[in-house]
Amino acid sequence: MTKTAIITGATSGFGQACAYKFAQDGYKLVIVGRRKERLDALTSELSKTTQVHPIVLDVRERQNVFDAFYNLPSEFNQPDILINNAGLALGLEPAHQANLDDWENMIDTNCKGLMYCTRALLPGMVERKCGHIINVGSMAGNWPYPGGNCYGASKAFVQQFSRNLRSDVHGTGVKITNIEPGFAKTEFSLVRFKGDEGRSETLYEGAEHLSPEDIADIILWTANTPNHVNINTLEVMPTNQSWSALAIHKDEK
Ligand code: NDP
Ligand code: 8X3
Repeated sequence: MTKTAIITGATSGFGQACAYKFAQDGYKLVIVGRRKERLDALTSELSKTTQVHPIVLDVRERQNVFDAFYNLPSEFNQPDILINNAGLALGLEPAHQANLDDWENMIDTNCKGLMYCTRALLPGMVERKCGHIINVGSMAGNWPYPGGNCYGASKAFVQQFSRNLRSDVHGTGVKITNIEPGFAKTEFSLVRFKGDEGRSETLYEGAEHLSPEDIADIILWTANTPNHVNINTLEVMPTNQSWSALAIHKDEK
């Protein structure tokens, strides 16, 4: 039977690349995002390959998430895969200068939005004794960096939430995965720097980075592993990204 995947944050970056890869692989798709024009354009493209149901939805809006997922058309209402990808970073200021509204927005989107989508769709998966939730965390949930403050913390939530979900669905056949990408070129930095294209481009300039397709390939592979195989976490960086030494501060003499 044709499988169905729900992808949040499908209007750009990893989510959009997943939409194309999963469509090519024969999945029916539910694609979610706030920007209607982009969803419409993507729907027209993907419809050449597969059945698509677009949902204009802000994952921060709890009731709307439940309304949308409880009222999926019958062809889409037994999803096999949920890719909890919608997310963002806002700002790179140190914690003592960061904007509290940005912090709340990251928690509302990366943590609470992901929770709402999960809570809406997980009961059906448990009842059907199959299904796979693939969360898009980040290596920022594992490793601190200056300015990573609330963004990294929100992704650490995603990591531990994923592990605890695994514990809760033990024995049901439902699979849970957390994918933790490193440096990748998408609209992520444009959003983080609030539309400052110069700053975003400078970050990627001359630096090896992951592409949305690299991550989509990994997510598709993860989704297609046999039922008895659960990838718990998968951290991936470009080869030319690695850790740096711990910082030691010395007072000037
Ligand atoms: P993009 O900015 O290119 O894509 C983000 C997607 O999330 C967009 O489709 C956007 O759609 C959607 N989105 C954001 N907020 C909401 C919301 N409130 N409701 C619904 N959809 C929303 O960035 P990426 O593709 O890079 O980001 C995807 C995920 O990957 C994020 O969770 C990010 O944290 C994570 N990540 C990114 C890395 C990178 O270096 N790029 C590395 C590690 C993790 P719209 O605006 O239309 O709603
Ligand atoms: C995005 C990767 O290093 O910009 O999650 O935080 S990073």
